[in-house]
Amino acid sequence: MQRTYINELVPEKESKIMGWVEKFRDSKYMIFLVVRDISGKIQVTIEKEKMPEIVEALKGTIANSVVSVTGKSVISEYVKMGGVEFIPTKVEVTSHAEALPIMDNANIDNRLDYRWIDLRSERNILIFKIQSCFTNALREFLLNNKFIEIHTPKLIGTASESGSDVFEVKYFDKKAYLAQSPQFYKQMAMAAGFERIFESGPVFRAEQSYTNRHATEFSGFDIEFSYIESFEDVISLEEDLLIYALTKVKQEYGEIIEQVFGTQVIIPTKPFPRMKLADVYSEIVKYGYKPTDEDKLDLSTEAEKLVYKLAKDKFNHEFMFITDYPKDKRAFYHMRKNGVPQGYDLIWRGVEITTGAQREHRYEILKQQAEEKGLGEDVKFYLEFFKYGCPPHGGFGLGLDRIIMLMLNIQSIKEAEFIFRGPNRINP
Ligand code: AMO
Repeated sequence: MQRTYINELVPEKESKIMGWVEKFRDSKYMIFLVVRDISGKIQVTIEKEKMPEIVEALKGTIANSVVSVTGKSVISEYVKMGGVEFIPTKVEVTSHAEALPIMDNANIDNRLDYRWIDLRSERNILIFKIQSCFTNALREFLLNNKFIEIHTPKLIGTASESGSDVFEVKYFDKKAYLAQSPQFYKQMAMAAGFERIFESGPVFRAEQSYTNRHATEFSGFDIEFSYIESFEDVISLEEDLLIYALTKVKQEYGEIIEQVFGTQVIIPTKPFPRMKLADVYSEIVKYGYKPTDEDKLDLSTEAEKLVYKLAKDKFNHEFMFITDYPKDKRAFYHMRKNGVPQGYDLIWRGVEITTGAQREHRYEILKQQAEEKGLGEDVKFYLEFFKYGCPPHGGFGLGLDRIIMLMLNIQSIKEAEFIFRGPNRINP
């Protein structure tokens, strides 16, 4: 008999369910199991005297074992769980569990050692259903807007943007690196005439950061498109994209997100507020923050947090685009106008979720900007992309794990990633 999902059971119809034993209670005359699959859970009720074979089959079974149960669901007003119970004719234990090595309330690092068990909880599986809904919506929006999905290599011959935070790997008798961004290849797609592309893939950063929002491997969602007039076109696309995807998540999961994570999915309004970096600093000092002159050249962690407060106080918005960073702090490939990089960071709920820019597509200027930053051989192959005609273009990169963490008000990126990778964590 084919397996039926628990939430699709039809009362009184002979069916087979398969799932985890969430609870196992063995009393004098009765055995009660709560069986859970990805769709829901149901109580399985066994009268011991009537079902000696089932009692035998369940001998030694404890919670977290996996069972296959044939029988039928019946409406029963006495059952607390949804007024339905499952009366079995046959039970098979397809996998016996040992006692779990971690408790629900163990700290996150212990839980990560046994991530597959940690992920079994309804809350944790929900995080990934929501993430899947969100990425699917990003894809849907982009495919509907003439974007092509591409897959760029993650093994690369030279460091992608700057040599500092790349992982080196042995590549036969040579050195290779793990891509810290698809940046160069998404721009290559522009030089190849793809016009509009996106990629969802792993991003590797050899950063020794121990914060709640840094990982050494994370999921990036990168976008690049041609024939823009300025980075305002890039910002505008990002606004539309985020509004679309957050609306989808809210429609499908808004209520349960409020129940389980205690937070609301707020659909932002367009345009999102934007401010120049220097103006941000003039405002946030009013909150009592005392940045050094060096701090003011970039957004410090403290400043990012205050940007959230500022966005709410000044604009009643959760997002803020920050523009006009000094050129020393931005990548060499950002186009500059009057010396000002034509790019931005997007801050949501106090954390940077995106960097974006119009790119410099003019070979000579790009070459000079690379040289200024001391980048030579490493970017030689990349500069070639701009020699044989390349449309004006721009794009941005979203940190998916950070977005999910912020959306669900989760404390650490460790929980938002399926498997977290950090300086001290490479297993399981
Ligand atoms: P950037 O380096 O800002 O830009 O990365 C883009 C976004 O990726 C996320 N992110 C991280 N998430 C988790 N752990 C990390 N260590 C980490 N580092 C970055 C952030 C960030 O905003 N090539 C450019 C993008 C572009 O211009 O298109 C880039 O990589 O959310």
